[in-house]
Amino acid sequence: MKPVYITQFLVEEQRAMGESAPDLRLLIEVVTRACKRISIAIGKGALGGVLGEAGTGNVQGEAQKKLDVLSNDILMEANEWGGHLAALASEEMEHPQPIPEQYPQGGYLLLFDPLDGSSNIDVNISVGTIFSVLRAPEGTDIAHAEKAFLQPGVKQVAAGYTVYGPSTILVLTIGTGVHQFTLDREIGSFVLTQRDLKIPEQTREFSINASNARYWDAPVKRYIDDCLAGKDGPRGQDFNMRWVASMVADVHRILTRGGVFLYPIDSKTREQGGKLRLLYEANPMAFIVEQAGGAASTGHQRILDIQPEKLHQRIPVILGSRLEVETAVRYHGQG
Ligand code: P6P
Repeated sequence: MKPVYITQFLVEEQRAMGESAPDLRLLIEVVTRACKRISIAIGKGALGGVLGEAGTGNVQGEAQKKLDVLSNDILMEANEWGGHLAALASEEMEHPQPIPEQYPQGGYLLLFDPLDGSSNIDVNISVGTIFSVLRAPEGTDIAHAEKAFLQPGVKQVAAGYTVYGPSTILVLTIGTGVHQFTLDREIGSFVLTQRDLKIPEQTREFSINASNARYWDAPVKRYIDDCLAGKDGPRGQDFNMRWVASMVADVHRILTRGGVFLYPIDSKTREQGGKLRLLYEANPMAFIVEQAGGAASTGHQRILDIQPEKLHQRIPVILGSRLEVETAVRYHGQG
């Protein structure tokens, strides 16, 4: 069967939507081209001289890996000249970056975590790029660009991630379901390999960093204890556990075979509001998961409904198989 490359997919998907937003198509193509360059840099490993620490820190107070900085630079350079963006924001940069004056401004805002899970890069475990696309409010005043980004997740027009694993896979939604593209390295293009992914509604697999158990609030503790009690416990079935410590890898597994991912707020992260970032981790993943028939909650509210207050705001995250997320939320409701 003739391969469908991402450009053809986008043209046909937008035609079916009765839309032809060429700037959105260009934005997504530019981001996927940047992800190809990141995939090549990662694939070189020690041979590329890009492993290890950069010797700098980011706004999160985290030590940056050389590949964090390189991936961020690749995404910045790729997106500045196209005329499709008004500004962009990254986990690696404290403030939003306006498009340089020599280039035209466009109607979209791009947010990204250029290399999520980068603590895994030096031990050769899958990492990924996460991105989210918003419309720039009319007359976006770049001097106050941060305010333009503070839109609830329901306003996203596109979201995606690229997981750099045994194969490089892009997962994308533009609001018409979730679709998967695999990088054909011989021709350097993303090829449609699965249309309209759906997350199984039920699961027997949870994903959480169990080393934080002593910091968890009571509802999380009860929920995980009941999963661990297995078929003789309240859940009446045995559960498996997986934790890659790379959100993109954990979410991709869940998208593929079901599961529930939890990064709850706990006594260690309460002051910061949680661990994961709302605008460029939780929101894009929540959009993707919901488009695939799953659910995404803080434990108390739908993630996509949250009105952001700060660019690097953190929140608790429970996402994945719809019925299991609803069960975990019920535990929260019981206090
Ligand atoms: P921990 C990676 O740093 C990340 O932001 C997510 O990709 C991942 O799910 C989480 O943090 C891992 O956190 O506490 O297990 O290192």
